[in-house]
Amino acid sequence: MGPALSKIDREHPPQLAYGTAGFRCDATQLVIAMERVGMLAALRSRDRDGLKIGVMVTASHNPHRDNGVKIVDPTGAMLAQAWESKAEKVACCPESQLLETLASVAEGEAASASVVIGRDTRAHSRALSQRVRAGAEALGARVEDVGVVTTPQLHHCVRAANGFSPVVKGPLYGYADALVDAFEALLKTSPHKTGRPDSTVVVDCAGGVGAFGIHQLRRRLEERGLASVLSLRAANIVREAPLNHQCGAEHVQKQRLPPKNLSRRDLGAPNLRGCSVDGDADRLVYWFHGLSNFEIVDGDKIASLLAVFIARELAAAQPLIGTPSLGVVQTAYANGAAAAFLRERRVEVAFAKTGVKYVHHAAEAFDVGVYFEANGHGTVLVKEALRARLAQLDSEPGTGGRARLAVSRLHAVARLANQSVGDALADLLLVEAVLCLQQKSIAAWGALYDELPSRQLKQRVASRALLEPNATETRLVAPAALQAKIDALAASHKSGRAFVRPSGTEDVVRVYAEAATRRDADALALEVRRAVFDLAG
Ligand code: NG1
Ligand code: ZN
Repeated sequence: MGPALSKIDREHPPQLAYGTAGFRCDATQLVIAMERVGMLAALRSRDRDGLKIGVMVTASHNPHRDNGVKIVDPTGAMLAQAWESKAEKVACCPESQLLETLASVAEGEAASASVVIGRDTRAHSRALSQRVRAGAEALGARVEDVGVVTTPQLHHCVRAANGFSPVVKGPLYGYADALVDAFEALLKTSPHKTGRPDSTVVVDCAGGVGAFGIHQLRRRLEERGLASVLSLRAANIVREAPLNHQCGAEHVQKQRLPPKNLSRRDLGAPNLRGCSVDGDADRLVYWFHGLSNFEIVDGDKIASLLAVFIARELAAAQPLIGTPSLGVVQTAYANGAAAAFLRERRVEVAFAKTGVKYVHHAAEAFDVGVYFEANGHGTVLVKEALRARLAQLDSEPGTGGRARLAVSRLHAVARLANQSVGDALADLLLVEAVLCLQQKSIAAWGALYDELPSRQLKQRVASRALLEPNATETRLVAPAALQAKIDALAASHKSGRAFVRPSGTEDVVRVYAEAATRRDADALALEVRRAVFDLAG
C-alpha cells in the first residue's frame, strides 16, 4: 500500500485535520499520521494517569481506498476536544520538530502508558494499525491489540478495561454477552410470552466487520433460546461485497436503494425486515418492501420509535423516579416530519451541528438523551445518577405494578444502549426488543409519520474550504451568492428546503434537498448541485 516506508517524506507529512471522525483520507497518506497518533495516545494515557486510551483504525462508510483513525478517551468517549489540535500538531509536524512538538503537548506525569488498538476489515488497516503500535511503543506504552472490531466494540473495550462499566465475562470485555443480557432483560418485561411470527432480520453487513458482530450475537441468542424472538441472518459478509460498495447503511440511506447481493426472496418476502450497517458498524438503518416501493426506516424513525417508547415508560415510572427530562437531538439532515411527530407527542427536540461529537454532546443535556442522525448513527444516553437509581430500584424485590415494570424496562434500555457512541449492534437489539414489546411490524413502524421526500447528492469542488457554513450548518455565510441562489431554488418548489455544507469525512460538498413531492425533491437537489458547481466549482 502506498509508498514504501523508507520513501515517505518525513519532513513534509500530509497536513490533515482532526475532523468529526478523526483523521480520514486516502489510505496512502496516513502512514506518518498513524505513528504519530500512536505517540499521542501514549501521551494522552500518561496525561490521564496511565488509564488506557483507544485507537481505532477505520474510515467507516468511506470507500475502501480511504482509511482513518480516531482516538478514544478512557471512559470510552471521543477524544476531548482540547486534544484535537494537539493531535493535528503531532500528526503534521516535520520529523525534525517531532521531539519538541511531543514535549509541548506532554503534560502527564504517570510512569506508565497504555493503548488499546482496534481496526476494521480494510486491506490496509492491519499495516496501518501496526504503525500505531510502533508509535505507541516508541514512547514506552504497553499496547493491547484487540484486532478486527467494530468502532463501538473498541469504545466498549476501553471503557470496560478502565473499569467504567461493570465487568461481564466473555471476549472483548464481555461486549456481546452484556448486550444479550440486557436484551433478554428487556424482553422479560413483555406480556407476550411466545416467539414472533416474523423473527427473522436480514442484516446487510456492508462487506465489513459488522458480520463478525452479528455472528457473535446470533450464537448467543441461539444459546439462550431467543432465536424464536430474533433470528439474525447476515448478508454481504466480509468478502461477499467490496466494503460499502452498493451496500451498507450509507448506500441505502443516501442512494435510497436496496443493498446489492440480496436475493429476490430476501427483498420480496412479505413482512421481512432488513437492515444495513456501515463499514465500522456504528450506523444502522432498516428497510423493507412496501406495497410497491423499497422503503427505508432511517435514523429519524429509530429515534421516534425509541423516544415514544421511553416517554411512555418514564411516565409510568414517575411514582418511583419523578420526572427526568427526555429530549431527542437531531441535525439539519433530519426530515422535517420527524420533529413535528415528536413535538406532537410532547417530546422535546433539540438541534445540533452535523457530526457525531456535536449531537452526542447536545444529548448529554438531558437525563435521557436520544440522538440519531438520519444516517442511522445514534444511541440513547442515560445520565449516571438516573442509571444508578434505576439499577437500585430494579435490584429490590419487586412488588409488581406498572411503575416497577417501567423501571425494569428503562434500566434494560440504559444497559443495552451504548453510552459512548452510536452502535449498530446495540441499536438493532434495542429496536427489535421495542418492536417485540409493542407487537409492531416494520410496516407499522415505517408508517409512524409520512416523510417529506428528500434527496442527497455530493459534488466535488476545487476547494471545499471555500464554503463557510453558519453555526448550525444549515446556511452558507460564504459565498453569499451561492446561498442566495439556494434560497431562490428552494422557494421555487412547494415545501422546498435545501442546504449545502462541506463534508468533514470526504472531499466533497454535500447537497440536501426536501420538497412536497419526490419529483420536486430530486429536481431541487440537482439544481442546487448545479449551483454549487457553477458558483464554487
Ligand atoms: P460529513 O461527511 O461531514 O457529512 C458524515 C455524516 C455525519 C456524521 C459524520 C461522522 C451525513 C450527511 N454526514 O459527516 O452525519 O455521521 O459522517 O461523524 O450523513
Ligand atoms: Zn461508521
